[in-house]
Amino acid sequence: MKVVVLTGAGISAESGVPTFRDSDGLWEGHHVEDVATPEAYDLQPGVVQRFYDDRRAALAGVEPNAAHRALARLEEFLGDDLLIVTQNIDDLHERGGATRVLHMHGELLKALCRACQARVPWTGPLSDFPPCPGCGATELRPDVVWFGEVPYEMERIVEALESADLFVSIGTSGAVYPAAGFVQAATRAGARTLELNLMPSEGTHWFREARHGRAGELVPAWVDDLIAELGNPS
Ligand code: BJW
Ligand code: ZN
Repeated sequence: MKVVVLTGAGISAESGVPTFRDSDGLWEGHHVEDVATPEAYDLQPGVVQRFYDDRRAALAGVEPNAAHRALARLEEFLGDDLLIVTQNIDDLHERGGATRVLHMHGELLKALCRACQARVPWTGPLSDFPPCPGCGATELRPDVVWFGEVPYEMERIVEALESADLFVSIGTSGAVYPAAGFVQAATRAGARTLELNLMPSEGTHWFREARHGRAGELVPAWVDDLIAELGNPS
């Protein structure tokens, strides 16, 4: 069975990573739409860099939770038949043990050089505009996908959705495209669809089934059920 899992900020919430659109989802009074655009970066690069510097620094103090670990367990069972597509820029899936992870909105621990387009591993701050290790230009920005930019890995994601038997969306509000449209693409391809989220997402009606609660509880329980179902075909 080919399974595509889409994750959003809700899967990392119980690790202590704030979500974007819940009540605590503001950063210094800014909505994410104010700081996650190329226009915001051009106008106030220091403000945008600090938003990401704060989040990059906070990453060192958080750990994967039971939901990340359960997906890694599912990967051990399904191997290449599982693809995790995450909108998250944290590295908690990888630290939880998963390897088949596509970061469609980029990664906090990488920087992108606007001069030479190099994508380089980065753990420190960028708000002091350090030189690019490749070309020396002081044009490094976070390697993340802002509104109006094209998400990464779209070809591989579309291909996986077209051959999926099961599509599961975890911890995302369904407010941001193209990820919010994946459930429709999977449905068109004939996949079963399941939403696991704290509350009904904006696109909850597109899913064949929805379970609402905390990812740290719902995801391990769903993984147990799926492994039992696939391990004991009746
Ligand atoms: C829990 C929980 C717990 C809490 N357990 N659950 C008009 C109509 C349609 C589309 C558009 C439009 N105008 C513009 C667009 C396109 C635009 C868009 O979608 N805009 C919307 C505002 C409408 N999209 C884009 O511009 C994208 N690019 C694009 O479309 O390019 C064209 C193209 C596409 C494909 C092929 C070719 C070309 C780019 C979008 C980039 C988004 N970037 C951000 C920031 C960068 C990374 C970062 O800073 O981290 O990505 S925005 C932000 O939102 C971030 C997230 O990845 C993304 C999604 O948020 P997410 O993960 O859903 O978080 P929340 O907070 O919204 O939801 C959390 C959920 O968890 C909630 O439901 C909670 O209830 C739940 N939860 N605790 C389980 N314990
Ligand atoms: Zn460079």
